[in-house]
Amino acid sequence: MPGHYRDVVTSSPLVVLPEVAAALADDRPVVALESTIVSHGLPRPENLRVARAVEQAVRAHGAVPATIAVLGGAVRVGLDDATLEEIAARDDVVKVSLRDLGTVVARGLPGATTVAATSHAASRVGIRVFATGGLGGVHREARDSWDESADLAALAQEPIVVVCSGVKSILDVPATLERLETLNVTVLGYGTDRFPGFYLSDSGAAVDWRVDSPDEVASIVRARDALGTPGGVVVAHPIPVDGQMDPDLHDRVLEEGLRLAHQKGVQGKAVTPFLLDHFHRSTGGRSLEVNTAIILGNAALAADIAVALSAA
Ligand code: PSU
Ligand code: MN
Repeated sequence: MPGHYRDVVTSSPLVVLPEVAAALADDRPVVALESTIVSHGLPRPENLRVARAVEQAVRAHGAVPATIAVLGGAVRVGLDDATLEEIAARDDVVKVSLRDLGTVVARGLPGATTVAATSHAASRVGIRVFATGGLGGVHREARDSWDESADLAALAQEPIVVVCSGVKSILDVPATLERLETLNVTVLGYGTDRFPGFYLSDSGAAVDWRVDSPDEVASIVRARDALGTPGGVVVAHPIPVDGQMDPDLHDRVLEEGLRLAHQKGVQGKAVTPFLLDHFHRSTGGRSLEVNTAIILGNAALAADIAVALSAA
């Protein structure tokens, strides 16, 4: 059989970078990172700079980073620097939610994975911890649009710990918390009993459970594993108050963004990137600064949790 033919029939649509595979095989800590935030959530060229810095933050806290994206007909768990650069720079990268994953792989398109798709790919290869900025959730006006992020449904089924700063503040936070309860997703406030508000430290909503250390998170994850509790854990990690966006600026820009999205008829998967872009344009770089700080802080905490989990 010619070598290239054998490559085709034995090739897997899920490829793990050797450094990540080695860490998983040895039970060393690994942190998954999503790529939609790189392709659709942050403006160029800062997106590549931030993507590299986030991987560096994971390493500095003792874990191996595994950014996840789709390229060349495969989901790639762990990207080399050239691939990370490609995902950050190309104009034709598709935003890939869990339901799109198979289609984008089969068509050989370049794709950036959302929280939903990243959680799935990470869980498939045995990664337990994942860091991002803010989860998707229930959109304002969902009563009419039925727009609820597939992130919530994915977290109901994937056994992953997601470290985030709550859900994006462009969403309906109380409705999202209600849906997370219905879907049996565990929500833990890290160092707080308030649910964070992404760009803001406090969304105005409370959380039922507060944790104060990576070990505490690890003990909860172990108890859930032993009980066979399905689905994921959200570790809600707020940006410190002195680093948050000015709440008045936040509310003004958000109101304007929602009005613009409505006027322009922005719908479906374009809504989140549109509103994030509006923030980046309208706050003179402030939202980018805050967004970067959020992701770096979450990556560091996720690594600490991965270390605590692997030190069983
Ligand atoms: N958080 C950010 N920036 C982002 C996103 C989250 O700080 O760009 C992305 C994530 O990939 C998340 C997605 O899964 O937005 C949610 O999109 P939607 O609302 O269309 O489900
Ligand atoms: Mn949506």
